[in-house]
Amino acid sequence: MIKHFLAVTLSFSVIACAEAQSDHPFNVEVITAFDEPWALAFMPDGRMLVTEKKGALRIVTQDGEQSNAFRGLPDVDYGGQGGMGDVAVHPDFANNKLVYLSYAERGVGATRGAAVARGVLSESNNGGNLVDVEVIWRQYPKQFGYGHYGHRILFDDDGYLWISSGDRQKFTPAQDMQSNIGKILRLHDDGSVPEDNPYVDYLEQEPLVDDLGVYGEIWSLGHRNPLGIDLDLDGNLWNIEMGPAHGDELNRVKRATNYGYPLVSNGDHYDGREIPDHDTRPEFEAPAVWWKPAISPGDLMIYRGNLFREWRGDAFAAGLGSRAIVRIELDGDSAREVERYDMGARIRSIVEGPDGALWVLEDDRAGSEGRLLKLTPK
Ligand SMILES: [Ca+2]
Ligand SMILES: [Ca+2]
Repeated sequence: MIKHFLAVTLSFSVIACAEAQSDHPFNVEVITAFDEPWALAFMPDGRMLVTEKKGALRIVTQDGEQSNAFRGLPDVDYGGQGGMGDVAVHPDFANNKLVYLSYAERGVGATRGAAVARGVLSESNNGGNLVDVEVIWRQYPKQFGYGHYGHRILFDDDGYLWISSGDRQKFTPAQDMQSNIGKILRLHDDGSVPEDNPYVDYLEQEPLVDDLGVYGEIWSLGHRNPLGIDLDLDGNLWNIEMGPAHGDELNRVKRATNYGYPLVSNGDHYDGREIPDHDTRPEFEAPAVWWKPAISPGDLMIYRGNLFREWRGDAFAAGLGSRAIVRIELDGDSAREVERYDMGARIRSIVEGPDGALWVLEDDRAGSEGRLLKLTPK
């Protein structure tokens, strides 16, 4: 019965899909569908790990064959924008099988916050277990509410773990050095703080009320809800963040740099109150690109492949509200939107596959599931 429902949904969607994308420079193949998918990551053998927001992790082949949900995962706090989030594999996954997951967790009372755990993927019987699970990072302090976890995770080419930590819709913590929320963070693979991080000596520069030490994790601050991070061809980090009303931003993420939220934004508060624009406070780093109207970015991918040869080095934003994939050309510190592809659905995640194809997850939609799409050149 469920299978039948899915088949009907897919066939309708394929028609809608074909119409929306007939003039795009890529073919769209529907691979499979998931229950509220959030993220995917390729393993070295070419299969993918996919997270579902309600708390599941599955393996899926490039043909769309899904494993059962893995057991032994952390308990996730599903609700609002929270649940199971991003997935990444350790740079030495082929040997250590370490998988990293970000997710929302409950704290004391009704507080909650993002966390990152890692564990060893142990496959058996069309699924398996995550074993030796340890939580290596937590948002501090936990907050009330269900929004703005951020929590994309990324390994760079030197093996550092980057975490984008959203402001939890609390505004001012993005400027608070005693909080790791509203920040981009740089950690070792075990969650410890690299000694060369910019603020490890912050306590000596500016004594704080309490020495909680989270400032050591911070690479940059003043971020709102950074839902995508990736590296360009030169290894520079970029982030894309959901702005307030019409202030989505693409930023080149620089060491010890303040991106201004909530003191400045080219958007304004949803209730109509103005936030001063970036040009009023030049001490804060202005975005490379900002959007009005908003695109509502859910993910960022910078293309390193050769299959779409002319796109090499370009950034791609997954558009939730804009129901599009947005292509952005990068040039040093500057960037500009060059093309927008209507996908006819909210796009949650976009990842480059091992052969250079683009793998795209739709966000869940009422009455259907989020599909996994494969994009290849026409
Ligand atoms: Ca900003
Ligand atoms: Ca403004």
